[in-house]
Amino acid sequence: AASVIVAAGLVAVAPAPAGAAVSLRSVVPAPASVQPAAGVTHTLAPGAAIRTAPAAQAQAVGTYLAGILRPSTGYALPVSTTTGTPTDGIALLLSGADPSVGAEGYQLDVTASAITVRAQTPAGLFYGVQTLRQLLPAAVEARTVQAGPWEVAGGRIVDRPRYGYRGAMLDVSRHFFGVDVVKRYLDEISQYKINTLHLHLSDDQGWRIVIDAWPRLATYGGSTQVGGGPGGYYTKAQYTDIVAYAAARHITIVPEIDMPGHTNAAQASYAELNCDNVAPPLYTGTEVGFSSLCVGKEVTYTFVRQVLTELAALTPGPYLHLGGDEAHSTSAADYRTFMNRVQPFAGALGKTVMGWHQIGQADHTPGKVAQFWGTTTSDADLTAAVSKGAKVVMSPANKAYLDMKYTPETPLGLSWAGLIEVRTAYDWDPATLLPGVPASAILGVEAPMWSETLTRLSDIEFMAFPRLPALAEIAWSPQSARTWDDFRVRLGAQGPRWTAQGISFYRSPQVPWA
Ligand code: TNX
Repeated sequence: AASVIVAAGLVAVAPAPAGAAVSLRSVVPAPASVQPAAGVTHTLAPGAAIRTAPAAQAQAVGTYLAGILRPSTGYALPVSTTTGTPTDGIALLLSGADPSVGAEGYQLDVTASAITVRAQTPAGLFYGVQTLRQLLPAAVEARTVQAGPWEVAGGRIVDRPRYGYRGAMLDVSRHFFGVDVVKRYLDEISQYKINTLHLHLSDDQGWRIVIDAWPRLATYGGSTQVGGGPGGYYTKAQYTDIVAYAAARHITIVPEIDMPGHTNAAQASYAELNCDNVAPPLYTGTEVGFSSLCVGKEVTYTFVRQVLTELAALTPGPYLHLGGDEAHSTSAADYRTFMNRVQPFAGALGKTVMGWHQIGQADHTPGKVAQFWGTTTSDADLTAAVSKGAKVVMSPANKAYLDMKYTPETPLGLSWAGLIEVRTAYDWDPATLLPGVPASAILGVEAPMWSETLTRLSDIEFMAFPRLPALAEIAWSPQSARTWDDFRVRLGAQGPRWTAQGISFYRSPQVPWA
């Protein structure tokens, strides 16, 4: 195993001994199919080139790969395009992949002479590159030159995702996290083939995105957070920067504006959003369920329509997440009235409605996605949503919530949905967890990170690692290709990579850390 020396913030990872290339099977998430070639090893040559298909997005994946490999190898790794099949170096090609890879999969071939990733799309190439990265020694993740050799085990991987929606969520409302933190989290989750980041942009404690028609939402509603700190918000340019940074990692941003509850920050900013025309004070506690937009007032719908219009214009992805959870201060009748009125705004803007599973109380809209966050194995609102035609994203709080404590001793996090050690996060099947929901209704899996107790990047990392990779494997790998006993060993091998990347993580005693 590689040894790690941490001194004065610099990380040096000792080289793995020659001839000890990472096993072709030691990848998270587990690939659909792996065929090692016994005795074959590729050693990256100092003069190796990266050649890509001519498409701009394929070149971009090549440049991204070079950005990972250059600092630690010290190699030049020039990136150029090709219309052929290179016989040396690294090639990223948009032809010749096994057809089973589909729209997001890839085929990786490692021979003594060349490393070749083939896919049908740039996204597939990107995921192939994430796999290749894990097959190189952990020291490749360091940002200073490390000793090689840079060996990769020979063989073929043919891989494709189980689910099309593989998500993470970050609550930037309870505590605000700036653009740099979001970008860093995007870097971290993209390694595990996550393709969606849901941003919880509004809640009782803060409004985090500029809306020109309602400027006080950000300037006043965004001026604090849990505990009373300064809060913050994204300008439109900053949000656009996040969207672009995510897109470069083949990640779609799903913005959430929570309604009709979780709206104190908006109601504090504008008196007219309250039924009594009195703006409440800003809120810095952690209670839920006390706020509601005024369902009977016309201005409420003008507000929602204008907010969603500006948000849709900034968001290339297909979804607008309307929240809809814990509206405990809204009557059931008002909830339906409100949701049935605002859901069509999304459709009119060319977007699809997503909501927490309570949104099943409202009428169906085309393509609707209900996000299950319950802790039981049946839920009337979710069943209603599915029976009307909704698809489901699975975020069962007692398995997928990254803000739950690992053990009673975990210094951060909550425990209302239970304690979630790594095995608990890993050992479930989205297709069978809810007997009343057919497997065909499941769109994918999302790992939410609520931030009542989290104030900095290292807090986010400590809660996400190692559970986020566990949930990513559930979302990507075939159920038949994954077992806990195998996963825990592959996961343990990720530890030195996180150390080299400076990721703070929980050293779960359930995992044999390398
Ligand atoms: C429940 S999950 C909430 C959030 C909290 C979270 C804390 C959901 C849709 N609502 O408001 O932040 O629990 O774990």
